[in-house]
Amino acid sequence: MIPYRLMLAGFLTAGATFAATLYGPTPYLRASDSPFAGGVFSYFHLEDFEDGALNTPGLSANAGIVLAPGVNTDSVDEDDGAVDGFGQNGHSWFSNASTTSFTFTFNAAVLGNLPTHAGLVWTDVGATLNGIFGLGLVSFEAFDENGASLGGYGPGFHGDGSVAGGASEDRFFGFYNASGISRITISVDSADWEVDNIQYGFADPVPEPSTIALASLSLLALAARRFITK
Ligand SMILES: [Ca+2]
Ligand SMILES: [Ca+2]
Ligand SMILES: [Ca+2]
Ligand SMILES: [Ca+2]
Repeated sequence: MIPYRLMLAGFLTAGATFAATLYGPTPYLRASDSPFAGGVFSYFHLEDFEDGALNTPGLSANAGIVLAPGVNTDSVDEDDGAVDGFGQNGHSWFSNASTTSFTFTFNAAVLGNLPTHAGLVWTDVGATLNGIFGLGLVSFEAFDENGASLGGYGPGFHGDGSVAGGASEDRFFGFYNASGISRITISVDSADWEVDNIQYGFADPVPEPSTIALASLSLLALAARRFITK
């Protein structure tokens, strides 16, 4: 039998992960594939670039340009109106041979609150430094309200070995942090790559079910101790 103190320590550790949580990489063909879909937010913005511009409120990028529909474009699948395994008819955000890393920064003054949830979709890579065309080493990282790293993912290999607009390799990366996210960064060992569906929202932090469970467990532990020492 596990002593209840150790059990409690285990629950405390598990509970702590709810304060900051990495989401992904997960497949993504449409906005409803986001782990944030269906959440209750004070605001939620989705930049899909289909209007030809990065212009959702309080969002800026260190580098990149919008790619219009064409043979070099790899948008999120649904953005062109059809989930058909093909993204060349949508718009994406492209490195344009200028950067191996995108940083998307959120403006608290514009938004009112920094987002508690932020993510994006990695959609494509061409030539890479690892030498394998169409297969890049991808890393993702998020930063809290003070600019400190919350951790992240990778590097891990992603890609389908092609730049023909395929959607099966597209992956969502995101983070939740109760006290806010100031920026997210995604990097790949290439200067020929794309992302799409930058998304961010603010949800008023509410007691997690895990916190309530933890409080109940603490009471149980106290009760157990009383019982033992009786
Ligand atoms: Ca836009
Ligand atoms: Ca499509
Ligand atoms: Ca798009
Ligand atoms: Ca793709």
